[in-house]
Amino acid sequence: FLSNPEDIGVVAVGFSGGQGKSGVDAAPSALIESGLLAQLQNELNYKLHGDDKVNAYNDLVPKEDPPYRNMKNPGTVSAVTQRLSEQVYSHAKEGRMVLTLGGDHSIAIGTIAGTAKAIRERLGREIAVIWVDAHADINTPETSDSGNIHGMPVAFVSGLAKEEKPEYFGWLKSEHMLNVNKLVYIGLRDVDAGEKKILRANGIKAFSMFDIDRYGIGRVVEMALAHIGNDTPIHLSFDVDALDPMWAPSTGTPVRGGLTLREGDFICESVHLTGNLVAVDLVEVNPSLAADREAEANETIRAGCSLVRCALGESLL
Ligand code: 5AB
Ligand code: MN
Ligand code: MN
Ligand code: MN
Repeated sequence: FLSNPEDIGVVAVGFSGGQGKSGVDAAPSALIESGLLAQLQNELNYKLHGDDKVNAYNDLVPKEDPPYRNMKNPGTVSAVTQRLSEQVYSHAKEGRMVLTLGGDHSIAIGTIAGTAKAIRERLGREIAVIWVDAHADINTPETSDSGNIHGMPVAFVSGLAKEEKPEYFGWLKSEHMLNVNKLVYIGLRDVDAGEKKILRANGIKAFSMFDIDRYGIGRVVEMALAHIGNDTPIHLSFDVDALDPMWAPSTGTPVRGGLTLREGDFICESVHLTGNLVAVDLVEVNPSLAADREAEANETIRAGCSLVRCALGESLL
């Protein structure tokens, strides 16, 4: 194990500033209220560190936050992800696996920066990232049509999007960065034209829904793990919209034709089995977005809890 097998640092991030729809900030409390942390503690016997208080980071929101290089809320997202990177770092530095409950996917700038730095210091190693998502989230500010930073985290944390100003992600230094050779995607099906160019130009490994149909989820996960190599510390960043809207309807940018819940759980179980998991993000659950609010939100929360429990070994015999 690359982190203490029984210790988990929990960070609950009630943040929605990386995109325009409110509600995704309510996900951590919804996940916690549905019993997720209690199960990890009582049924899976993990020792949880950090509080189950949801961070809102209101103290970090600047009075004015005009667009910068086409990004929306750039100062807010930069400040929040910087603080989050320090929270994640301090757990990972102690050898805890870090579980971050989002929030929109912009928060992965902070979680990946924090784990990358801690694992460099603690183990002298580079982390790998398995990014499970319908989207590639690798737009630069210039390629993004929406200006929403939840579509850009991979570009910032890999250094493909560069910025000097510390108040606009210039705080990201080489110790926070992810090597794109150690990045692998699973579940893609809605990738912008500019993002496809970036993926191709950088030779980034990506398994789309086409690959899952073609090879099956078992082979795809095998190939993904082979790409990042044995005993590489793994940060799993799971966007619930990777799942088909049938399983996770309550999310800001749903895309049909996605993973079944079982396929999502399988990815998480397989990553758990490597013994190399150092961090998990679960993001983009938005309980307030659903046609039939209660029922659909509950389904989505249940799916999110299932993914996390599988990443922590629940369903394995
Ligand atoms: B998510 C889009 N590529 O940049 C953009 O939910 C969607 O974290 C981004 O995966 C979706 O706005 C971000 C069109
Ligand atoms: Mn997505
Ligand atoms: Mn995403
Ligand atoms: Mn989304």
